[in-house]
Amino acid sequence: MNRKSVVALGASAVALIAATTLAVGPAQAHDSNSEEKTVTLTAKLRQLNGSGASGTATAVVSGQKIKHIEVHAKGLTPDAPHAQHIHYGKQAENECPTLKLDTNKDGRLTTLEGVPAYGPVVVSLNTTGETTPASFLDVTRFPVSKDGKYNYSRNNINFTDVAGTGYPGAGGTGTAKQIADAIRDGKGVLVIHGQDYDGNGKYNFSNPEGASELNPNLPAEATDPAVCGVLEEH
Ligand SMILES: [Cu+2]
Repeated sequence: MNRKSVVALGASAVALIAATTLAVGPAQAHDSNSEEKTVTLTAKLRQLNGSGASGTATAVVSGQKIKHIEVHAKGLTPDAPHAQHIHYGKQAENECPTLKLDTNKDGRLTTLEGVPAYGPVVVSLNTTGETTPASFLDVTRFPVSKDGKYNYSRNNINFTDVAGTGYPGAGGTGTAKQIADAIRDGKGVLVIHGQDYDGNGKYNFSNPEGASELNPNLPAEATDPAVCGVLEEH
């Protein structure tokens, strides 16, 4: 895989996701939980696309920062990188997608088909370096599943302003504070991508899935969602 092209094409794919976000609607009432307090959120991660994968996630959110996050996943495509993100959109359902969103009826949910449910990427949960949506497909910095499992943790991830999250104004940009507040309110959705549909042990371009809608240099197997869970206070 050409690493440079993966990084370079990440930004245009972000724009693509942003463009799919729904038009800006009227402002909604502010939720009561939107204070700058510290909240611990957990998610039960359930399979998408018949991956058979599962897991749990915990995030401690304080101010405009994730003080600590951990993701424990198993049953993933083994020994392969798995892009993982927090998704959120003001106009999204803030839920995990179902096959109702399989608009082309091919029996699988692509990342873009899931956007009405979970929204665009707001945080890239990678292992090193910057964590904004710009890194969302830099697969060289995402966890690799050892025998299908990994335990990921990272501290002090700052929320940032993200265009295309559906807020009023130019670009539908949500501020770091608006996004942090929404995540605290249980509207963040954690998604792990990467699903070896044909079980040949690697992500490939074989039909029927072919190339990713997000980046023609990546197989769809590398970017389709494999598990999903809503980060909520319990
Ligand atoms: Cu994602």
